[in-house]
Order: sequence, then structure tokens, then C-alpha cells
Amino acid sequence: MKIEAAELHHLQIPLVGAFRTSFGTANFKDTFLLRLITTEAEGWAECAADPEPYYSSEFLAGAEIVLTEHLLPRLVEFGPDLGASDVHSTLESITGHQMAKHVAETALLDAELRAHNVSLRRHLGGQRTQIPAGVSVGIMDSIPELLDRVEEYVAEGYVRIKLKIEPGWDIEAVRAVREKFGDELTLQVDANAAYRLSDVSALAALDDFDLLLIEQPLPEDDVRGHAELARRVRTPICLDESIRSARDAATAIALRACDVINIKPARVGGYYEARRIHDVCAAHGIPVWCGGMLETGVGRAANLALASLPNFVLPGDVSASRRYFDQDITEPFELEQGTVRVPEGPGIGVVPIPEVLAQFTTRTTYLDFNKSR
Ligand code: OSB
Ligand code: MG
Repeated sequence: MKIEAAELHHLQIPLVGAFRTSFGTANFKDTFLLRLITTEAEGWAECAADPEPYYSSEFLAGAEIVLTEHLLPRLVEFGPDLGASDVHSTLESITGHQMAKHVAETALLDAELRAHNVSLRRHLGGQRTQIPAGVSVGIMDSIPELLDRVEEYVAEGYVRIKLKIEPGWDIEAVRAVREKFGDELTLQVDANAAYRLSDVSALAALDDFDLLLIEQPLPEDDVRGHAELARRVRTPICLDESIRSARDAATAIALRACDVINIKPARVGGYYEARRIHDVCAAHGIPVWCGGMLETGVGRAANLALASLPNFVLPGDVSASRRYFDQDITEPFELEQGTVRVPEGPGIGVVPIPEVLAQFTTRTTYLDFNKSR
């Protein structure tokens, strides 16, 4: 396929409620969608970078520049035989910028699969068609508010609850949720790197609450610290921010820095690298689950396809559309007995609804690669 043009749709969509983590509070989903027009078909993908570089060093405006000035020109230059499986090697000379690479590769992959009438799930080799859905619960102003929120999600049928934690909002929150909902509730926590190895006693105190895992307690570059921590707490350690590639996964596993890995395709540069991480983990008996970045339906659809692979044995952060938005930009994803269905159409299986897309679009950029350059 040859890339003929690209369209960036910048969106701002209100979240149903503020989402607070140890690194900040979001009231809106700010992102851009990439629509890639090729000689064979069109493909869509969503950029996962946030406006501010808090979760990761990448940020939305930076991802746009990297995509339009560095990545797309290299892919266009590749010529007419470009396929999605060429993207990783073609962009390898560009260091980092996994979220920008993810959006480029995914839009091309979507176009290619649409041209061949194959779903992303089948292309990746996934079997499952319904993904057990967890929900990520932000830091609240008070414990009663937290309990009310968790109660709503449990009533809706989410099969696993993840509490965002930070120093000062950890053991009390976990204890309150355990006391109210009992031992049967599948419960885990995510610190988004808010602790240091010297906080080992605060983290070890969570051992009493039978948590499924502690996600990313320490800074992303502290793999050795996670290995040390894993020796000193009983709760399984899960890495998110620290894992940017299959090589990172292999390193963390070899150093015994984690028991579980959260795979986010955007964080690792796309679905092929995400599958490589899945495979490395499977070979080492490390279970994985699919993380999320509060994506719209466009990003969620593709994540669901990945989560259909066999070693995704833990529930993902793949919640229903209404957990995030009053109005999603695709047909809404619904919770069905604690699961979300993997789209079955070609490619990622969804497209934005034009009127809704227009409603939330703040800016559109069009790049024509057929013009003489
Ligand atoms: O650390 O998993 C995270 C959202 C934005 C950035 C980082 C994270 C999250 C979530 C929400 O936990 C996951 C989701 O439901 O999309
Ligand atoms: Mg996380």
C-alpha cells in the first residue's frame, strides 16, 4: 500500500467524572485520531499520549510533530509496497516515541486489514471474543465517595476493581473497600510510580488485603528497585510504565522485577510489539492483562482485539464506553455479564460516527503526500 494522505482529528471529549491519579487529574479526553488514506483502503487509530508528559515522557503535541514530521514522511518514502509489518523496522532509527509510532502503525494496519477483510483479532491470532472487564477507579476526595463509586461498578458487573493509590491514599482506601465488599472482590491497586523503595513498609502493609497485584509502585526506570521490592512484599508486582518493549519485558522478567505485566499497545509502539511482549511473558509463565489510557471507542476496539490472545488471563482495563463518556465517538461498547465484546468487522472493526466526530473535533489537519515534496 502507498500512503496518499493523512488526516488528524483533534478531539476534546468530556469525561463522565474527573479521573485522578498520583500524577494528575483529567476532566477531558484530549487526543487526536489519525485517518490514513492509502491506495487500498483507509485506516483509523487513536493517539494515546496525554497533553502533559506525566504518565510518560510523550505528550500529545510532541506526538503530533513526531508523527507528521518524522514518522509519516519515512513511511511515505518507503513507497508502494509498504505494509504494516514494515513499520517497526522502517521507524527503528527514530529513538523512543512509542505512542507516535503506535498511532502510525495501527492506522496502517487497520487500512491493510480492511483491504483484506480480516479482523484485527484474527490477524493477531486471538481466540476469545468477550474480554473480562475491569475498571480503574481514580483517587477520590473521601472514602465514602470511593465506596459509592466502587459499589456502582460492582453493581454494573465489573469483574475486577483497580484502585489508584498514592502515599496518603492507599491502606485506608484498600481496607475500606475490602471491608465493604469482602474477600470475593477481585481487587488490585495502581500507584503510577508514586512510591520509592524506601516506602517498602507502606507497600508491605498492603499484603494483608489479598490484592491481585500492585501496579507500578516505583519510577519507570527503577527496575532494580522493583526487583528488590518484589523480594520484600508478598503481593505480586505488575509493571506498566517500565515496559516499553519486548526487550524491557525480558529484562524485567530475568531480574525478577515483576510477576505480571500490563500490556498497553500504545506504550510499546503498537500491536506487533504488544504481541511480542505477550509471547515473551507466555514463555516465562508471566500472566498479562490489557491496560488502557481512557481511550475512545477507536482505541478501545483495537485493545480488545489484542486482549483476545491466550496469555491475557487477567481482566483488562477495558471498560464500557459509559464508564468514560456520555457519548463515545463510535458505537458504544457495552458491558455484557462482566465482559466487553471484541469487534468482529475488518480491521479494528469500528469507525467514528461522523456527526459525533464533528461535534468533538477542535481542529483538523490534512497532509497530502501526493503533492510533490
Ligand atoms: O496507569 O493504567 C494506568 C489511565 C491513563 C493513564 C494511565 C493509566 C490509566 C488507567 C485507566 O488506569 C485505564 C482505562 O480504563 O483506560
Ligand atoms: Mg497503570
